[in-house]
Amino acid sequence: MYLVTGAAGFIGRSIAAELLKRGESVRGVDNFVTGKRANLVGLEGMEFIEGDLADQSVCKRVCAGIEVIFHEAALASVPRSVADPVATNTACVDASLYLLNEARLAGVRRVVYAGSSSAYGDTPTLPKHEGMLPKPISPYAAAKMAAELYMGAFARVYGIETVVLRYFNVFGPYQDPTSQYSGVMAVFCRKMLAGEQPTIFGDGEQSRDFTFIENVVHANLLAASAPAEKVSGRVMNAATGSRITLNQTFKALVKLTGYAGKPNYEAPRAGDIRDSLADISLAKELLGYEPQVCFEEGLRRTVEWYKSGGGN
Ligand code: UD2
Repeated sequence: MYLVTGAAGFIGRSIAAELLKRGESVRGVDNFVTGKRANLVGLEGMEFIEGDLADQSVCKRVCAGIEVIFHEAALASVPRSVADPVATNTACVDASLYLLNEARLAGVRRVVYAGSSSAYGDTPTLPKHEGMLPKPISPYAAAKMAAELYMGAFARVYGIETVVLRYFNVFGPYQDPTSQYSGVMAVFCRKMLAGEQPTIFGDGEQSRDFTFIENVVHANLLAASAPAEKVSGRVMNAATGSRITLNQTFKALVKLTGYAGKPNYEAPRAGDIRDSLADISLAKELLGYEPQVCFEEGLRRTVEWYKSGGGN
């Protein structure tokens, strides 16, 4: 049986949906701090437990009888972590350690962990490859990185198989567009479809390796089944290997949404990274990973989803 943490969140629910489609048994856990009950619609075949992984007894309960965990639960967002670094640490570090500990005690075979491209920090060298020294520059990046280190240490010390996938700016259907901490793509889609002016923090020339959700789901399923001797204890980028600026993204969304105005420019955000682009050769080599959906197609499908009322 598979466990998906953060199963009511954007990425967790997408992984759970694919597992159910493949006929797998799935248990999900979420505390609904950022996850949404509406995201569980369509996942009726999943056993669902409401609970907070920062509570060790919840970790123990959800790990019983599980073979593989997809650990997606977190408090995402750089600005949220700047506003409340302790909450980010509790949700991203404490909870991940408790989960790992109960996982090893329960005999879970493998944990696939949602790492973050923020680990690379704001260094100028592109593309980012896994051999680079991590340099987190926000509390969020530090927290995601700390849990990543625990993954490696647990594989080494306890023999539980762990695989870290460093996600690069994932977007797509089910990403929450309503919070002040929502990812930029979800915010822009919602606002521009509603005819509201989006805000760009900085000059808009910052770039991201925006990765459509299906590519990340694909990487997770490969990471769950790849041979342990190849992948356990390893860290891999999960991305597309191409980048686009926010100004270009805005233009692409103008075409898809019909928004007629201009963006509002404001000061850059604290802890923000200028450019981000992944080298995906390691995931290709170790997992046989190839991006399945290109940026343009992903953006089209994403806008369609928000257009049809998704995320409300
Ligand atoms: C970081 C990680 C990403 C993931 C994410 C989770 C990097 C490069 N990426 O994403 O992998 O872990 O955190 O939260 O570290 N922006 C606007 N207007 C808005 C909202 C955002 O201009 O209304 C800008 C923002 O300042 C940034 C870019 O858009 O330059 C992307 O912001 P984001 O919050 O979507 O994601 P980011 O890059 O912090």
